[in-house]
Amino acid sequence: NITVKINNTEVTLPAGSTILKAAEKAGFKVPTLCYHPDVHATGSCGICVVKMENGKMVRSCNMKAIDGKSYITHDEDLHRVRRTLLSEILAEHPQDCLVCRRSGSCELQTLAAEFNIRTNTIPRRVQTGPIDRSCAVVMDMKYCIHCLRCVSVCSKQQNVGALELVGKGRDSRIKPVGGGTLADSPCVKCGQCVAHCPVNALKENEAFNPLYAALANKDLYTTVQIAPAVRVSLGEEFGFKIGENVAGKIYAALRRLGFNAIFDTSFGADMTIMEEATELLHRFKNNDNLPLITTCCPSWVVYLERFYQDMIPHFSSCKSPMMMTGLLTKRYYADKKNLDPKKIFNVAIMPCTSKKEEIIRNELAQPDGLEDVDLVLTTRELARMIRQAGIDFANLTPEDPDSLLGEFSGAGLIFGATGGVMEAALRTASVLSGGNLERLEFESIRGLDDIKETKITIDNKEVRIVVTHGLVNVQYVLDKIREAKLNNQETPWHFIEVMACKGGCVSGGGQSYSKEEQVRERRAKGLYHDDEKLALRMSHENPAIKEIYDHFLDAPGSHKAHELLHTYYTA
Ligand code: HC1
Ligand code: SF4
Repeated sequence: NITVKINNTEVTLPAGSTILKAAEKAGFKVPTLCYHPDVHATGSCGICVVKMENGKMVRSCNMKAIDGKSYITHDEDLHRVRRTLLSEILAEHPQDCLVCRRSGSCELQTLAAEFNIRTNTIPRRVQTGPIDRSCAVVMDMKYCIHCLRCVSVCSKQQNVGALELVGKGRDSRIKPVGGGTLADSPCVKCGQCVAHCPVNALKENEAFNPLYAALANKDLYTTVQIAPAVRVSLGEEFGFKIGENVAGKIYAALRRLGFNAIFDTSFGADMTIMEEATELLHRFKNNDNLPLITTCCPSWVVYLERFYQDMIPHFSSCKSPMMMTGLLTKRYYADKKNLDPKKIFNVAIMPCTSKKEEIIRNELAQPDGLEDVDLVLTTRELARMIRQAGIDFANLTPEDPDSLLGEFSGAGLIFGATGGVMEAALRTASVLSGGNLERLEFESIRGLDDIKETKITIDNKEVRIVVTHGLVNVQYVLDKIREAKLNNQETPWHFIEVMACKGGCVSGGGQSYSKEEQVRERRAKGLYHDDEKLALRMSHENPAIKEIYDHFLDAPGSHKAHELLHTYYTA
């Protein structure tokens, strides 16, 4: 440990801690801009400067605190330097705060207000450049402040490297690699660059116009589903604690927005588990294309298709819970309610930008042209809609979702956290294979370790499982499998869960902006906590699922189930 003084307050903290951390511990908030706890601190903006004993100014975000030393975080000199640095950034920034999407959540705007900057003291030199619009992510680099968080998260956490800094000094620009657009680059649309952008330079491709048109069209029957992870993040936009499950208020808000039926993707998660657990048991018994790899994360699917094509046969053929919920709305619910499926408009609220691309994948298109899901909005977009509609979210009385596709088990709920899909599958696979589960919780595959392992027993044989998240971690797993295959050895695992984003969907690229270090743990906790409270905690116990198999799909893995709920992947 080390002991340092921050503005005369003594603090002790682990050796190697930064001055910024020491200040935080001492109760002082040093302003930061380029810093984000998830990414390597570059210190590029300089706003976090502090003074050492000799008066020298250093950047506190990436400078280690030295044992026995004293630091000043706030005085007139520091205030002046920070203000000048901010003014320089503002001189190059559009300053159209009145109409900017990030107004209210922009870190630059917040700092300008905190520093009471009311006029431009430095000649304006606003950047220009084209807007690059992919189906999921939009880049508008005139807003860019060169913090490099996007470049860092894309290369270090996601291992994609779709963005690079081109040029030098004031004329440098962040661009998609290869000189083309984002769509031409290796980008997998995970939206982590968006979630880490402090300003309006990177954002989701908003889908409000078609949605408002659909809601206003009285010929259409509009349905909406919310993903598991949305409920433990949306509340943050309205003053609730991180991880607080506000599902009941979300259902109530969606009803007030005018949707005809409110469903839950956790229902589809239960359905996915029925199919995927059956697929696992089948493949395991026949030693066929093991390991089985989960495919509900669309960025992960694209990443594997692009960089590990030899692994495609290992993919689960199950559609994602979002697509299953959408499909069963039009193919089962419509029939039950006597609705024309062509007049149903399915919306999905997702913690993810990549889901906007998933719904337009060719192989998911139906021969009769009926889309499973018509439109995807992120958690952040839903928050904007709720505000635009004047809904008093914080004071709404919680409501229930609609039957039938609003019914789910705890297993369907925990999908939103890394390890959750696997835990849900293991609960059901164990029971379906005649096993006995003493505990429903698989603690060893919960939490934020990069690689998590467990095993279960099926037919007296060990089924080995691995879970990973954050694309940078999949290389280790996939390389081990390749190596085993090359040497004709049994692969180290039989079943693999991968989520592209660190922490899983709770920290997806469409979730509320957050710089809180514990954000992933707190949101995941919200899901696990609610799983424990539910009476039904295994997918096969969900009565809605039973009804649909009994009346429509025959049985898990049936011909009909395959025709509707499964897909295929090609290199
Ligand atoms: Fe996810 Fe999934 S868990 S992919 O992370 O399988 O987005 O929440 O909706 O489809 O259920 C996301 C979350 C989500 C699907 C489910
Ligand atoms: Fe990189 Fe993901 Fe952003 Fe694409 S969406 S540029 S892969 S961080």
